Amino acid sequence: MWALLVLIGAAAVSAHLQDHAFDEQKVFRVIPQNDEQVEIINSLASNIQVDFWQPDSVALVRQKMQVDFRVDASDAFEVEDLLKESGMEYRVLIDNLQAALDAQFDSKARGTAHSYVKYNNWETIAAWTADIAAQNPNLVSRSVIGETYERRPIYLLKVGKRGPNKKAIFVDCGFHAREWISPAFCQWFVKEAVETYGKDTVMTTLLNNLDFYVLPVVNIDGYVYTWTTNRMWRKTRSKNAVSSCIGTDPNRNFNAGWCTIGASKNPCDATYCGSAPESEKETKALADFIREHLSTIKAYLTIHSYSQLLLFPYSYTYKLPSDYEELNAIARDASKKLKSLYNTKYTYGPGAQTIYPAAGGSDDWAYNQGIKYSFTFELRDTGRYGFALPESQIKPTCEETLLAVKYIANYVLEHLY
Ligand code: 0X9
Ligand code: ZN
Ligand code: ZN
Repeated sequence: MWALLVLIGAAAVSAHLQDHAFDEQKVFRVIPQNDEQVEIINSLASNIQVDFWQPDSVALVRQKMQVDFRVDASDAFEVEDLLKESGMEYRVLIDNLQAALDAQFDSKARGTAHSYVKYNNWETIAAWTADIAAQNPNLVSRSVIGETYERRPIYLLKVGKRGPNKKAIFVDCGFHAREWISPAFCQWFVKEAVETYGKDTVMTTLLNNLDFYVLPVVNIDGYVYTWTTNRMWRKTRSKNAVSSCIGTDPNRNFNAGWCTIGASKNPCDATYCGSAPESEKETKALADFIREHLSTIKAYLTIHSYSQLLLFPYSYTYKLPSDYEELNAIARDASKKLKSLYNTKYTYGPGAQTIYPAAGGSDDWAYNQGIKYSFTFELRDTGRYGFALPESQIKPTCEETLLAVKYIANYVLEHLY
């Protein structure tokens, strides 16, 4: 009993650490209309601390597309004044980020029990990976594919009915630490697999004929950091040799046009590409696993948030992949499936043209390894809550996303040979 109280006390203290960290911080959405306004945004970013919620926003600004960014409470009024004066089209997306973050949890009193409709911390997810495998030995097995910079084991779940010579689909979540809906989806996917196997005919066919490798959280250190210290953290937590700034963007760290465009060589930036391709232990572990299983892995799906996008190669170049027609048709039909449930609209297309060029991503890398069916999902929403998506949206988001993932998996199965 005492031990239990002490445990709850410790959780409450760590949750309290960042209780007020984002008080009165605002998230703005701007749509620059002319070069002068583009200049205003750029100079803003060089004068005050601006956290762009969609990197590489510099490119978005240049293309006069909408961008969302967060500023400190102390800068918020000045920034709004400036935006008003400039005549720029803008909107306050989130008026008080702390309030939005508080509202993402559907109850203040929280236990540490695992739940598919709540955001789980890493400890809880790690224990869940063991439990779900132990409880479903005929469908799920757990392995460790490496360890993180802070030496946490990186767990991988293999989901499927045992059988000879099966092809596989690789699904990962939690590349970017603050995109909490992403790990929630990987957990949801495994739950649905074990609960609907033998009941749902599509799921049963998929699991009988394919394996799913599900990596619930790639960037575990970053995810832990968003729970303990800074909810808005994106990168890994590795130290840099040449700078006191921490972390590398794992989705700029792959060997696909590495650091040539839409990525930063500055370790202090959110899109820092790292000291070399696969410099991060997490991306190296993932890439090693995929290289070792290239003959079986037929599709690569990586789950991010937010913006409601279904992207495919390329992002490191405006050139279209040779499979453009096929990938575009799959993305179109998967988006349509997704929309059928709650009318959630997705935009789809090649990364560079659809959002921004950004090199070093895992999707482009996997595609260039010969994994033709390579897609990046950007889940809900389109900015109302952004990264602070309320827990009440976990279930609908995961349900609709599952439809798209099942559609793609089924397509892959039907086109295996
Ligand atoms: O920029 C990213 O890494 C992804 N967007 S996010 O807001 N979740 O950070 C998009 C990735 C698209 N694919 C590549 N750039 N390769
Ligand atoms: Zn407090
Ligand atoms: Zn992301």
